[in-house]
Amino acid sequence: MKGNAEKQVYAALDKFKIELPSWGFADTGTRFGKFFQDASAVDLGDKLHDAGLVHKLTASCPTVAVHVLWDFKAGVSPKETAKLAKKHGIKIGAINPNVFQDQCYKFGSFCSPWKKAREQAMSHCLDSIKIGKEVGSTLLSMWLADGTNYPGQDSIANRWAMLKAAYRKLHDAMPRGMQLLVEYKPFEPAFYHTDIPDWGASYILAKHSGKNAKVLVDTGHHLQGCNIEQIVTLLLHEDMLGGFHFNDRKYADDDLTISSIDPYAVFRIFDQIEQFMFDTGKDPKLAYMVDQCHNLKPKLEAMVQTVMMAQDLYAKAAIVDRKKLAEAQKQADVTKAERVLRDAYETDVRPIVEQWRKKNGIPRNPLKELRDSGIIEQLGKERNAKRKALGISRGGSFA
Ligand code: PSV
Ligand code: MN
Repeated sequence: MKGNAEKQVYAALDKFKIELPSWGFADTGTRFGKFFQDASAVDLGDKLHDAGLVHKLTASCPTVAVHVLWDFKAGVSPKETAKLAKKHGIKIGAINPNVFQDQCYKFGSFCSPWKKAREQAMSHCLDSIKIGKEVGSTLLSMWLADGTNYPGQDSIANRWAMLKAAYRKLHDAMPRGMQLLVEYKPFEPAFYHTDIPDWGASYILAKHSGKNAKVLVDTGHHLQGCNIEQIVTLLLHEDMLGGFHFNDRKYADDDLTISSIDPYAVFRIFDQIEQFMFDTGKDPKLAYMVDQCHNLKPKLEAMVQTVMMAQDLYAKAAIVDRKKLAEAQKQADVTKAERVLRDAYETDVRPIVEQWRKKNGIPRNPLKELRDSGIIEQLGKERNAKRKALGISRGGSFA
């Protein structure tokens, strides 16, 4: 690789930070059941420990996203949680309220025909904002499971009107410096209509909410064949892209580890972000986050693997020869233009990424280091003992 490209990779990796989800360290499953892991996190302390460990190994994950219902318990001060995170060398990142799990949300949250559900959702989200303030978070990340299963079940228009009013209220309740991220998803758990189905709906909601609201793109939340990088580009140029939930999928919202199915797709997203920065000279300050629920791979391994993949692909996007690409595009030389992208994508950046790691005092191969260290086995023993001592029998919710 040429010296210039090496510098570009270093600069890109110095800048690239990706947030880990606390729920990615806990036992998860599909609707057909859960398969437990000895080393999965028992409580928030374990999740913060694990997130801290991934950060130590990769130097790219200084923050951890939390899910309010799963992570915060009544009687425990959020400030204590922030302190605990600090102890593990990380900070609390995005606050994710949970307005989908309680029985009252059977027909939705802010869009429910049940007043009680709408009120509970609002009070929980306002509490979440308070928690966010206390832990010093700058992001309120909203995802709703709202939708209907049958045509005619409810008024799509009424639901939309209630939703707009609720998001604006949340936006206005946020302290200065906090951003509202509006996530969308085309289906699941609702199978006829979803109240925020796509980036268009998220865009409208964010615009209506106020200047501190932007769109969150979860890469698993699109219908097959959707051109996600185009959505990214349009949102960037409209100054409406807030961040990402990265994961990979083959069919629906499969929540697999990043780029396990289609690395080129992730590269194309990073490429468009790099292109935007090259064209405009602006840093869009995006919140890169992981949102994965790997059920088979050991939690810590899957997370480290994901971060390493993200680093490699981000590095590849940073070395696209943008001048050459512009020339090819001007000449309408389709083959050459595509080749320029592929040249970067096919470059083996691993040696230079390893050098970057060495320079940062972290292992050249974080995944190998993790596996060789025996920590997963050790945590498995400790956490099984903890479960026994606490009388925890496994089952129940995601948390
Ligand atoms: C919903 O599928 C989602 O992507 C939202 O971001 C939730 O917060 C997360 O998954 C829960 O796993
Ligand atoms: Mn998500």
